[in-house]
Amino acid sequence: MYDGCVSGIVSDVIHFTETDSTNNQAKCYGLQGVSQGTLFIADRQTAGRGRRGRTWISGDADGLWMSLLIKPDIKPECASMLTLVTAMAVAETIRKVTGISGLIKWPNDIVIGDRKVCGILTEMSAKPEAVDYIVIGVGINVNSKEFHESVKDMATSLYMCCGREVKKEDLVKTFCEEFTAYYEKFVVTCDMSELADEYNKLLVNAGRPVSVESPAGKRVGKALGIDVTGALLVEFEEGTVESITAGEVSVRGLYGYV
Ligand code: BT5
Repeated sequence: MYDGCVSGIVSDVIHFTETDSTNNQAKCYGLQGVSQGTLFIADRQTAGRGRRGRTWISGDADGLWMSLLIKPDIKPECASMLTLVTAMAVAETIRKVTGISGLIKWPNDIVIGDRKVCGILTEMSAKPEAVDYIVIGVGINVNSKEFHESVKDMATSLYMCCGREVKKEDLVKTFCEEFTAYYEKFVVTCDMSELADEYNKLLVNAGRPVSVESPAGKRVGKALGIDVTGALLVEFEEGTVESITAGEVSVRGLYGYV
């Protein structure tokens, strides 16, 4: 179904009618030494995962649930930037296929208006000095017409935004092209120096009040943009600017957060 869609760094597709999670499948194949560039796509996931053990609702075939396995020659600490690279590729894919301009909520969501249309989950197997493989999971709500109670106030789909069904094959084909183009820029420097300006133009957080939640507590500041390491620069009320690398960042006005 998707075989004719691959190009660039993506060389093969393994398609499942149903699986637990395409990230789990990609990790299993990664352990068995499958080659770089395999894209795992499922019509339905029975245990779709978000970050930190959260659930990704993906039990029906209205979405595109896929995971790309790559084996880049980068340091493990650079891997998280691939989430940002992928977010750029997804935003551009959505724009090219539907004409809709999605924006990125740092680090891993694509939003249209104030709702989430896509989430990205990057996982890695690595030794201290080298990456074995990286799995980049992408979930896009494509033709969903309604959502589960738990996300109905924060989620949207491409169908809901453009009023027509979107072909998943078109998204896969364009994603392979766009991911390859952004990835090739990224691997030149293994940081965001080639991509940060473009990323910051797509950043929904930019210039907006954000709440940064970490184990140390919750603080409010203004997001300025990312730096070359992919960290989010936030100016806090006392005037200091800090680079945020982890923790939850909420954006005022998004997903009902006020
Ligand atoms: C994410 O986590 O957004 C990463 C989602 C990655 C999903 C893909 S699908 C293919 C691959 N296989 C997997 O098992 N996963 C990847 P996070 O930032 O933690 O956001 C999770 C939160 O998003 C949940 O707690 C809900 O609030 C919300 N959510 C869950 N399902 C959603 C959906 N279908 N649409 C929009 N929001 C959703």
